[in-house]
Amino acid sequence: MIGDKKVLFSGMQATGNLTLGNYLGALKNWVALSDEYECYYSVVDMHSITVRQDPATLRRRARTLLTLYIAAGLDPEKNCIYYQSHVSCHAELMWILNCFTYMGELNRMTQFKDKAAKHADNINAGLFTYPVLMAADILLYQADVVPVGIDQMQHLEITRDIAQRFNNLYGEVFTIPEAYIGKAGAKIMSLQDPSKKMSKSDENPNASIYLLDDPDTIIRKFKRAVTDSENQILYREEQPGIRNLLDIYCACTGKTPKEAEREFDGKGYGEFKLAVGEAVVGVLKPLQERMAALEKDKAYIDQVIKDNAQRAAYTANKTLRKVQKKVGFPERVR
Ligand code: ATP
Ligand code: LTN
Repeated sequence: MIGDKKVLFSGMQATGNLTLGNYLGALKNWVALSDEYECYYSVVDMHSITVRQDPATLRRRARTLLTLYIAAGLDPEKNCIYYQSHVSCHAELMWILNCFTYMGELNRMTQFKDKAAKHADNINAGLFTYPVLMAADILLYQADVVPVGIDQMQHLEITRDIAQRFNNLYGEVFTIPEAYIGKAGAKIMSLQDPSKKMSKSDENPNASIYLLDDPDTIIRKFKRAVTDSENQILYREEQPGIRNLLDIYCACTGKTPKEAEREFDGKGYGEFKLAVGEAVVGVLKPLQERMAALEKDKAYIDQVIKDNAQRAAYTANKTLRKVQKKVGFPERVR
């Protein structure tokens, strides 16, 4: 709790261009919740290097991501929008939490298994302890809620376990956070393989809609989206491609799957796909316009980066000092 508001923390990695999945599963909810909570939104660049990154590309993507947070509607005066690497408390708390996390717990993480399989030549210790850094992110700010897509649920659970374990030993140090999963769009699937989630690191550009794709590209990708030969627009498991398109359509229009089924009753897939594409273009256009304007204002973005890193560090330091004291580190001599 800060003042009379509960605290919200979330973050995204700068590992690629943001997709519609990231937007509908996470960013859109962030904006919706931002008035109600005291919010921290981080560009988690330290998490990004668990997979090898080209330095110049990472720097550019991190800045684009931070700017996108603002373009999506997060006001950097009201919300703390910052780079994780600018607040050294994250790494310091992570070390301590590492000593309260079991190998067996980390071994169960499905994201680790997926990423290790995908990057078999670089299964580094950071990839393994990734969830501990995530726990440090969340616990430093005493977050009450963490809006994420369903794929991050397991990481939220381990965060809660670590926090609870620490509190059991040392008293009420950490707030136990809750995940917030949005109703629509919690798991958007690949347009080319509806059994896989849409992911910004997918090599096939047709599998994902990127937030900065132009309207023609968006419509073209939807026209090519993999569906089936059933020729009926129904929201059901047997038609994963159509169901995914309905999920996207509903998340963009606010309609329910039932309403959408009725709307497209008797219509062909071509017409339906075009309508989904147009709904997405309608949602992304204002965001893209704000993005173009913000990218021109370098001084403004620089100021946001500087001021918000200071604000974040102030809060994070308070928690870190408390934790250091609890575990028995000597007091600082002033
Ligand atoms: P990567 O491909 O590098 O693993 P990603 O696209 O999976 O990245 P993350 O940076 O891991 O994205 O996730 C950022 C946020 O977006 C998280 O809250 C995550 O749950 C959410 N998210 C990611 N992909 C989807 C998706 N396909 N549908 C809904 N939410 C998603
Ligand atoms: N692992 C998350 C990104 C992330 C995060 C966080 C999300 C890092 N730290 C703290 C919420 C809260 C992901 O989306 N892949």
